Amino acid sequence: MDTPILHIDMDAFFANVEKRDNPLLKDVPVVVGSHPHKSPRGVVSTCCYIARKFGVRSAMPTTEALRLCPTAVFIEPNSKRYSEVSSEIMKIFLNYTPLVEPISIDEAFLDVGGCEKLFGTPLEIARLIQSEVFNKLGLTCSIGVAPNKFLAKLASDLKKPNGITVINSQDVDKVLDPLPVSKIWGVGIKQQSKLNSLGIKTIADIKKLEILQLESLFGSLGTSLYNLSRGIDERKIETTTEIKSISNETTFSHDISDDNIIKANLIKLADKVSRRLRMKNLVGRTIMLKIRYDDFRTTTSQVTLPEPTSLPSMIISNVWDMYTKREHKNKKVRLIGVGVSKFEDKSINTQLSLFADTDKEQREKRESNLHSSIDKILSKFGDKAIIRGSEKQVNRRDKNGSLV
Ligand code: TTP
Ligand code: MG
Repeated sequence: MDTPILHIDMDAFFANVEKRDNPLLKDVPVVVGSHPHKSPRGVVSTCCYIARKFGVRSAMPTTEALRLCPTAVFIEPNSKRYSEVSSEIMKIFLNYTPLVEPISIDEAFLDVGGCEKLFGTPLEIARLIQSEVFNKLGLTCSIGVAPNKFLAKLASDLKKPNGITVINSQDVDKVLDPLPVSKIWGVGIKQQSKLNSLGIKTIADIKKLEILQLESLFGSLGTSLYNLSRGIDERKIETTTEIKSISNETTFSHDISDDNIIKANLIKLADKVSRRLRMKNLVGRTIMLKIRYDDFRTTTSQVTLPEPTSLPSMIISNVWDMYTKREHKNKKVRLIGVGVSKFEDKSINTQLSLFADTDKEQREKRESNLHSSIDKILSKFGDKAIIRGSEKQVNRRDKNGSLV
């Protein structure tokens, strides 16, 4: 198998950590989320496979979960604990290959090419990892083994829980053709209904269209649709070791003087940077703001925090602070950029435990938990599945024909 990639995803992750830690929960339906009698507007973070038989799902209102499964035990999420376990899982993966790319709290890609001599075929490596995770941590995971990331991720979902699925190059068409278009990375609800309205329901249907047709209908997503529907995905495993900083920037189509627009865009950039940090399980101590003015003069400022962070609220408050203290207040802004560097500690858990103030710790925990949910939704339904109110405002301004 050329570049054998594993995608490993923990089964019912938060719920199974809770079940493992409390044997009384072993045979009962467990829902991770505040009890609806306590927080009536809460949502389900995840639930165990027993609760899933009743129809309970992630992101469902907890009131609905209780209606579907009145015997469910609701458990408050403990993000610190889940981050700890996540670090332990990633450590196990690193025993097999240095090429590990964590993509969320409970999943990672591994490139096991070149590890055959030590550990056996990719399938054997998958079996070894599955047993080691279970024996050491008491948790099950599902693994996809395939020639690339797209196929491996798709495969890991096919035999959940505790399954291993191999997709070999020669089986790609057989596996992909009957699947709904929503299985393709980047196809969210909006793209799905657009494809469906054109009569394109399965991956085989996508293959009937020429690349130019797909690109004219879907832009750059069209290119991905063309390639992924044929099982082609050239992306390499990205490890975090050599990354020194993570940043994003925006160049405005008109130079901007309205601080509200700048703020909304800084929030958007901070969200993006924060998400990329979380995907790589990184936290950084230095926050950077870059401003290019209408005369192309470019300034950068930075601040170093007492504790490393990946939280958007932390990044936003610091860049906004730097922005309001900028030198050239009378100039219009052409470009803004936000970055985080000085990575110190990969564990969100360490970050949280360093705060002595309990209220603050609770807030940080809640924010971290919220963002892990958001990441999951975005990775399932695409980048536009959730946007902040501030971003909506910016978009509205766009439509009204002005500034950004
Ligand atoms: P998932 O891997 O999507 O779900 P899961 O591990 O609970 O179940 P499975 O993989 O077996 O289908 O997400 C991993 C964790 O992320 C999950 O345990 C809880 C959290 N999460 C949320 O908090 N909210 C969400 O909407 C989703 C989808 C996940
Ligand atoms: Mg999972």
